[in-house]
Amino acid sequence: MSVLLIERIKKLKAEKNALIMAHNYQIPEIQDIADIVGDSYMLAKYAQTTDKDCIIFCGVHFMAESAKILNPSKRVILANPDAGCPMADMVQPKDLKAFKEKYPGVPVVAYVNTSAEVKALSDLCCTSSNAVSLVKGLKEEKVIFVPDRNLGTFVAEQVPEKEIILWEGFCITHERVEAEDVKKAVEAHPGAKVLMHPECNPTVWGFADFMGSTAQIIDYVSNSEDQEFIIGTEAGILHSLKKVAPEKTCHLLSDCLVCQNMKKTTLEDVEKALSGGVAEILMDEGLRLRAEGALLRMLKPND
Ligand code: CIZ
Ligand code: SF4
Repeated sequence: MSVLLIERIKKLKAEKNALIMAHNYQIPEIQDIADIVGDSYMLAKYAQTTDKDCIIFCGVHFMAESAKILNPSKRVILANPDAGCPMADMVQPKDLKAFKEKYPGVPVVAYVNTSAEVKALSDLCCTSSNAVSLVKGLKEEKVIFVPDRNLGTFVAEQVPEKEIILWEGFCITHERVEAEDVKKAVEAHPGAKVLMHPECNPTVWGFADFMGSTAQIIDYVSNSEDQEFIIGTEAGILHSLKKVAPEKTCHLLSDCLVCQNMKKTTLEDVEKALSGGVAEILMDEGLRLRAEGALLRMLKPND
């Protein structure tokens, strides 16, 4: 069944001249049929330059929206339109507008895990791969960082010369990791290096040998002399790690590291999206242009 479905997807993809993009947190079957698998930074960069007519996005809503903002002439379809990001919903445009009024002249740095409306109110976007370097590069000494208070705290630690004004948002998946989970994982796998995403709560960072984004964790495992790792980010990354470093052993830090939204997309959804059964992402051009500025500054920070 699945073999036939995969064949149909391949045929439709060629007919529609479509590109299938998948985030590292997607289920293995989706990662395997995707043309490109990556973190939100890599996917945004790729979406900007593809010459295909249509992008089928397997991820969550803000990612497909970013692809549309960056490449508006393409049809962009989120394979499962119900897949959202609860963290992105934790910053609403009207609340951010009111917050900005309290801090006139202070730039807003928005994690890409935000809606187009929030990006449009922000000066600069970042991902977890580049948040530290982008904030460091700003000339202002004070910065508002939305919505992830954990990544914002990480930036504040790495860029102590600046004052980071935090927002009370967080990832409901990474936030679940507790000290007990890390202790148990370390006991079960003594000697394994602990690699952790900064979306985890700061109370567990002390257990990490390395803190980094999904892409940085994948690079670390690929390039390390070590053989065994405890991975403190969403479960889907294990499949990506198996592909890039099949000889290494990677354990998920805790079974709680599963993002229900990232797991919504199925092969059936991809087939439906390619067959015209899922509405494409549409956006008001004024909003798109305002949101594009912050994303472009992330992608080309020196321009
Ligand atoms: O938690 C997420 O949604 C992440 C880490 C996205 C990304 O690739 O930066
Ligand atoms: Fe949002 Fe967290 Fe899921 Fe990423 S892992 S999409 S931040 S809820």
